[in-house]
Amino acid sequence: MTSESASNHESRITNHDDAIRIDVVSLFPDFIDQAAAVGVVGRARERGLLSLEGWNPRDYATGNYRRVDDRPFGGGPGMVMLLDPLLATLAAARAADPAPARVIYMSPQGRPLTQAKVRELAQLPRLILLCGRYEGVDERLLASEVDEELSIGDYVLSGGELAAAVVVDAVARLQDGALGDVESAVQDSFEGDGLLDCPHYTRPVEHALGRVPDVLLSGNHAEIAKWRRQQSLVRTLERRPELVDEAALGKADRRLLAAWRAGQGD
Ligand code: 9D3
Repeated sequence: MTSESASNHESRITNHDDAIRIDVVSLFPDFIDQAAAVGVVGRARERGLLSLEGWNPRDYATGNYRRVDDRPFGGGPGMVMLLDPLLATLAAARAADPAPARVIYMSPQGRPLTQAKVRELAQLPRLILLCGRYEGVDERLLASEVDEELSIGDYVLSGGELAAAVVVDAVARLQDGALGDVESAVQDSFEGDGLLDCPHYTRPVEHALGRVPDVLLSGNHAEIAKWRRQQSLVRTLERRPELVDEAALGKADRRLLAAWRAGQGD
């Protein structure tokens, strides 16, 4: 049996041929390393499911000053990252492994990162995440070296490093074997349902901040499941209405919503 076709449990926990390699090009490579040292991602690295390496353009800059940026043509504030140090850094990162790499520029001009994109990236053998600082990189780099641009949302960061750390985290936890049994079970039970999570409670039942809802103490698992589903539906409609197409809900969901609305007096 080849390692490719091996599919028993033993091989799934020992064969990491499909581990992902992520290289991060950044003027602050230590930052990503720190973010990826703990929790699920740290464990994925320990298990060999993810390898992560930082590449600093400063190390590939030439001249006495090792410049990595310069003033923008056309004038204006800020600096632009120079082509040559980035080209040399990318070449070094690519050469570190023969597998083809998807090169992603973390940028406010990118398409928004979604869980669908994370799932796509998690299946690739290699990613190179390019982090900009200052006003960003020389546009000519994008056409020749970059496969796509990704943003993590409509707010202003100081550079691409936090965004790259977000990609590393989201991609690492989808690697086979990265999550513990409990985390995997939770992930499975919510996969594809597209709703926000229900509220969670733990001990004590009675507290100055309030009491745990009775239904969760009832031991009636069907009622508990219905309550949780109802909470998820209501929260999603209230907080993220764009995530739910009410007309496309099934009969059971529409009943749960109607029951909740009746109880609210509207
Ligand atoms: C204040 C600078 N802005 C001039 C109008 C433009 C700008 C340049 C560089 C804004 C942000 C940045 C640095 N941001 C990123 O590198 C970045 C980012 C982000 O800021 N928000 C969401 N996702 C990302 S991915 C990379």
